[in-house]
Amino acid sequence: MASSVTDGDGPQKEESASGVSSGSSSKAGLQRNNEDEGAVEMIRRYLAEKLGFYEDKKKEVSEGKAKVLTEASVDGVIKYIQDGNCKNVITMAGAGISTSAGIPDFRSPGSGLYHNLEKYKLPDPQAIFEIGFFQRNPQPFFTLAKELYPGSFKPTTSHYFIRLLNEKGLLRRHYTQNIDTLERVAGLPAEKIVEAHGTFHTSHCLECKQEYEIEWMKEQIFSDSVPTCEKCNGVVKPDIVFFGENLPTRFFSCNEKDFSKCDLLIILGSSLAVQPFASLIDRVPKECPRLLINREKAGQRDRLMTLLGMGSGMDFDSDDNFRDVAWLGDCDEGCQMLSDKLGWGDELSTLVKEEHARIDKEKKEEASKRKIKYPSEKKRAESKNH
Ligand code: CNA
Repeated sequence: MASSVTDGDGPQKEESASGVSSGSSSKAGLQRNNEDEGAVEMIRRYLAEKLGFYEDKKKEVSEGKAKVLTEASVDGVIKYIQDGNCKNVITMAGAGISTSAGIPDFRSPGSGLYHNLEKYKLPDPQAIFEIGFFQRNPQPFFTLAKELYPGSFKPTTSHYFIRLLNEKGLLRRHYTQNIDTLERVAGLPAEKIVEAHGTFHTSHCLECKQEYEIEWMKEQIFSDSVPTCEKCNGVVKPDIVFFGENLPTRFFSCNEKDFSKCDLLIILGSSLAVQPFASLIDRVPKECPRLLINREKAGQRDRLMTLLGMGSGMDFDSDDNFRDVAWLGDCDEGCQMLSDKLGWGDELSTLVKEEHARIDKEKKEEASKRKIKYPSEKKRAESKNH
């Protein structure tokens, strides 16, 4: 569903130890490591200065140029928002904001899609989202699409939190890797959304490029057929971005304008393992606070690059971190926690309740219409129940 993946291991693993090996608890061992660190620091500065990459963050912070949070913590971010410092919040989301709706992500061990694709007998799990494989064998994708079809799920608290950010006049744009359309269902206006990996909202014939609407695609998928073009008989594919395809032009045109203006970046439910989406985190201004809400740390800077004072990515744990905050846990809980602290907690939970009730009602009405339109579906449903 995207153009490339940074590496098969996903996000950088956290550094597990201080650098002292298990057998080196002696004083000599410690000193040796300290000496090594001193030497590395000297080389780091020398190289970074020569190459023009050296950023003296402590100096910038002490001069008050860079530090915008009173503390690099959730409370620091809350204070920053409450003090009226941000009007251009960008949210970046991944599959983790939709798992509580019942849509599996890719990489979560056990529940993630990549762990549950055996029945499709694929050469490898990613093949189901690779354009070359799809062109040769589209059936596995459409079987999976039926299982995960958008419209069968309700947006989560996280989706409504993003809508609330917009209604409070704080949201510049929401960038999503998800193709489930739940941001639209949650009522976020289309102009606020960048669907970086495309959407099920429209589809096109791979041969003659004829466009089809979501309702047409839904009919095809639910009748268990591979959708073919009414004009030329080519295979019709939903406009989601497969590995090996380009991202939508809107992704590039919007991020050019948006990220330099960003005054708070919130990343929700993503392993930040898919490029070029993942590297958007480095397009915000240097002082811009970045808050990650995820079950695990993601997008962290490579350790060697950190030592060299170069590179990009999140920097949660270093002494001179002044803007990156990780809140580890479930997205919905994190969004509710943020809303509570901002004084919008009740508004968010009421919004979720009311919207879910509205969607349930609409689905019931739609289901009874379908029963009238497709009596065979009704019979099938009845015989299933007996
Ligand atoms: P991913 O690589 O599967 O990572 C998901 C991340 O979210 C992991 O770090 C998880 O630990 C974390 N996570 C899962 N559930 C929760 C939760 N409830 N609360 C907090 N954290 C959670 O998925 P990414 O989105 O990073 O990767 C991008 C891929 C996934 C894109 O190409 C998408 O198109 C694709 N995808 C989208 C959907 C969808 O549309 N809902 C579903 C599955 C995959």
